[in-house]
Amino acid sequence: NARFSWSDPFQLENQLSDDERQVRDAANAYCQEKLLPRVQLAFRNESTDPAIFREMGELGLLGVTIPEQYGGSGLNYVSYGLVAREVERVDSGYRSMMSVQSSLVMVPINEFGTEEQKQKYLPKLARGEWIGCFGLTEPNHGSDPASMITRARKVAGGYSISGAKIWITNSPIADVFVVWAKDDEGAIRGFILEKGWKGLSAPAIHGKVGLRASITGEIVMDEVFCPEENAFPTIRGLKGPFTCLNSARFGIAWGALGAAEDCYTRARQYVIDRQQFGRPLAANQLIQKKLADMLTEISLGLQGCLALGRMKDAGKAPVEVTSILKRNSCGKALDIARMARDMMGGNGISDEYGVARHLVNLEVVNTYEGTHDVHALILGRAITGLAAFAN
Ligand code: TGC
Ligand code: FAD
Repeated sequence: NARFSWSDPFQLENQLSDDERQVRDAANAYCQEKLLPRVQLAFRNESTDPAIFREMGELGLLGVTIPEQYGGSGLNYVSYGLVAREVERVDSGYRSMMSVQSSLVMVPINEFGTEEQKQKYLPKLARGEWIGCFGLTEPNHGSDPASMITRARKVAGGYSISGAKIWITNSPIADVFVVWAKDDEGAIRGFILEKGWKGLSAPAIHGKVGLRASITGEIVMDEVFCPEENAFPTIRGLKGPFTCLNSARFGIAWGALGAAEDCYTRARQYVIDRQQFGRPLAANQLIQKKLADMLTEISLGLQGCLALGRMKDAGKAPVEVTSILKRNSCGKALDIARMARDMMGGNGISDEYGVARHLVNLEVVNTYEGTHDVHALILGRAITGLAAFAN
C-alpha cells in the first residue's frame, strides 16, 4: 500500500531524474551546513558575505543553465529551480544573490552577448570571482520599465550613459553591471559596465525590513563611457530584460515554495512539541486545518513548478505560465509564513525561530520581478486580450 508523506504527498522525489536529485542534494547540503548557521546574524546585522558567491561558484550553483564551455553547469531548468528552492529554504536574500547572478546577469550575457563578452565575463561570474547586478528599475519607473529615462547617447567609440537605477540587488558589491538604457532612437538596449568606470557609483540602501542578508543599492551613472564592445549588439526593446526575468521569475516560483516548506516544517514541529491546555497544540482542529492548508498549497505549487520546468526544458513554455507560478508561489508562501508565525505565538516573533524572517523576506519577493498584481494584469491581458495597464 502506498504510504502518505507529510512532506511530499505527490512524490515529487520520484518525478526527478538521478541527476536532478544529485544537484538538489548537493545544494541542500551546502545550504543547510554553510548558509543556515550564518543567516540569523546576517539578517540581524544587515550584512552580506561576498564569500558566498565563491562558495556557490565552487559547487556549480551559479549559472546552473549556462553552457559548460563558459563555466556554467550546463544543466536543465528543473535543476535550476531545485537549487533555488534549497537556497530559499534558508533565506530569500541568499536566493536573490544567486538568482541575480545566474538569471539576470549570466543569462543576458549568454543570450545576447558577443563571443568576446561571453568569454570575458561568464567564467568569472560562474566561479563567483566577479559579482553581477542587473539595473532595470528606476526611482520613477518600477512596474512600467518601458518609461525608463536612463539614456545611452552615441559618442565616438561607444556610448555615454546617464541615469539612475534603484533597488538593485548586489549593486554595492558588484564588479559587473548589466544596465538597460534607451539609445538615441529611443530603443531599450543592454550594456555591461564595470566597477571603477568613471561616473559610475552604487551606494547601498540601508534600513530594509526584509531581505536583510542580501545587499541592495542604487546605480548612479553620470556620463559613464561604455565602449561599443560592451553593448549587447542586436537585442532591442523590453524583450531583452524580460528574457532574463522569465528565467529569474521561474527560480523565484520554486524558491518561494522552499521558504514556505521551511515555515511549514518548523510550524509542524513546534505544534507537536508545544503543549497548551494539557495537550499538544497539534491536537487542535484549528491547528491541523492550518497545516493541511499549508501542505496543500505547497505540494500543488511544486507540481506546477515542475510542470513549467519540464515545459521550459522542452522549449515550450509560454511566458504567462511563469506569471501564474511566480504570483501563486509568492502569494501562497506569504500566507503560509504568516500562518506559521501565528502558530508559534510570541516565539514566532523572535528571529531565532526563522519564520518571521521568511515572512518579511517574502513581502519583498512578492513585490520584485513583477508585483503580485502586475502578474495578475499580465494574465488578465492574456485571458481577455485587453491590457489593463496600458493607455
Ligand atoms: P509589453 O508590450 O508587454 O512588451 C514589450 C515587449 O517585450 C516583450 N515581452 C517579453 N519578452 C520576453 N519575455 C517576456 N516575459 C515578455 N513580456 C513582454 C513583448 O513581446 C514586447 O516585444 P516587442 O518586440 O513587441 O516590443 O510591455 P509593457 O510595457 O506593456 O509591459 C507591461 C508589463 C506590466 C507586462 C511589464 O512591464 C512588467 O512585467 N513589469 C514588471 C517589471 C518587473 O518585473 N521588473 C523587475 C525588475 S528586476 C528585479 O526585480 C530583480 S529582483 C531580483 C532578486 O533580487 O532576486
Ligand atoms: P510601483 O510600480 O510603483 O507599484 C506600486 C504598487 O502599485 C504595487 O502594488 C503595484 O502592484 C501597483 N501597480 C503598479 N501599476 C499598476 C497598475 N497599472 N494597476 C494596478 N496596480 C498597479 N529591480 C531591478 O531592476 N533589479 C534588481 O536587482 C532589483 N532588486 C530588488 C531588490 C529589492 C529588495 C526590492 C524591494 C526591489 C528590487 N527591484 C529590483 C525593484 C523591483 O523590481 C520593483 O520594486 C518592482 O518592480 C515594483 O516597482 P515599484 O517599487 O516602482 O512599485
